[in-house]
Amino acid sequence: MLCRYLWTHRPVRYTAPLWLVASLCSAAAGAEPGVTNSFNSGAEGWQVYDYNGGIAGGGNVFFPVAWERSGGVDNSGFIWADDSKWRIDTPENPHSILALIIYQSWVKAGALDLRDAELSVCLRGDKLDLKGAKCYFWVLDNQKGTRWHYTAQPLTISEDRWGEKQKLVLKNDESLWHRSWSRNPQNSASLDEVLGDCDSYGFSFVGFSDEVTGKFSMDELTICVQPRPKDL
Ligand SMILES: [Ca+2]
Repeated sequence: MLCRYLWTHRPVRYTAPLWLVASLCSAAAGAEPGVTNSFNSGAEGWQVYDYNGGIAGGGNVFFPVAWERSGGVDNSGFIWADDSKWRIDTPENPHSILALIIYQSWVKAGALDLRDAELSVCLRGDKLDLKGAKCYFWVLDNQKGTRWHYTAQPLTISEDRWGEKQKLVLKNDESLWHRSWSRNPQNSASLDEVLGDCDSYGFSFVGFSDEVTGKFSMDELTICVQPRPKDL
């Protein structure tokens, strides 16, 4: 049978030399670079979500993250946010704080297929009081209006220093995730649909007793995606 292959959702978001980006994905069989944010020359589109700005029905409010030229991993550039910019998102179940958020449209890129993608990132908290919350990676399909949190793998936030880069595989298994929001609960999207057509993602706090306070920083985010063959 004659098969040809297409790679869908090929993103264009390299901020490091391609040879370096490719080497980051070399450990994954067949994985290829999808997202690489070094934050060495800017915030690369990331923002902070303030839910509605404190006004009922006020609509989405986003603030740019703070970007620092140095002070990140190996004293490179990095981004950060704090509680002056985020607000508890109450339509989420349970309530969440979508502290770091990006839409593919903000960087003029198409949706990503993150099924079984490999993510690595460095997260840091300075005087960050989680109030009992954990930090999760989440994905959104904005067209279908459904968000899933990767609850099986809470992320470690190093306290007052940059720790080891942590890695996780975004397994396409609903038993490992939690569907936290649907625009239309009668027609929620499956995890396979959302991961496969992801146009927004980020890092959240969930499980707090009150609003999380302090400074939350990120550096060296890489997502290696799996090629998706299609029979023609
Ligand atoms: Ca950096």
